[in-house]
Amino acid sequence: MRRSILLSALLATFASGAATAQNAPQTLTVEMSNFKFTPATLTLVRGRPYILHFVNAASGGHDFVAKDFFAAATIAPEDRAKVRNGEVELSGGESADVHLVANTAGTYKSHCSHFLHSSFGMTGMVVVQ
Ligand SMILES: [Cu+2]
Repeated sequence: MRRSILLSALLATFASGAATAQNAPQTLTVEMSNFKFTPATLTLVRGRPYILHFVNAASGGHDFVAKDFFAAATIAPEDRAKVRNGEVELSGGESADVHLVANTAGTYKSHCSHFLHSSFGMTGMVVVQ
């Protein structure tokens, strides 16, 4: 009896551990610099949780604009204020984490909307598989 209680406690621990690992969000880092996103293409799997970790490595401001992508995603309520009108705006040296789930497969464009930055190459893509 005692042994079976211990065994079920162990099994419950393993089961919850496995569930946590499966549902744990994966972090994807997007570095903004002069004048590119690294990586330029982000690949997500539809329906899985992610933390998009945006880092502005430059001294000046940049933003990550992907209106269609963000509009088709479910953004965690506590992170919604970080995505204003489909864009994440960061001053030099700032970073921000956005927890989200992408709901619709597709290829979405991203760019920095600061003056001339996208023409200097600050563009990218988000692919949702
Ligand atoms: Cu920029």
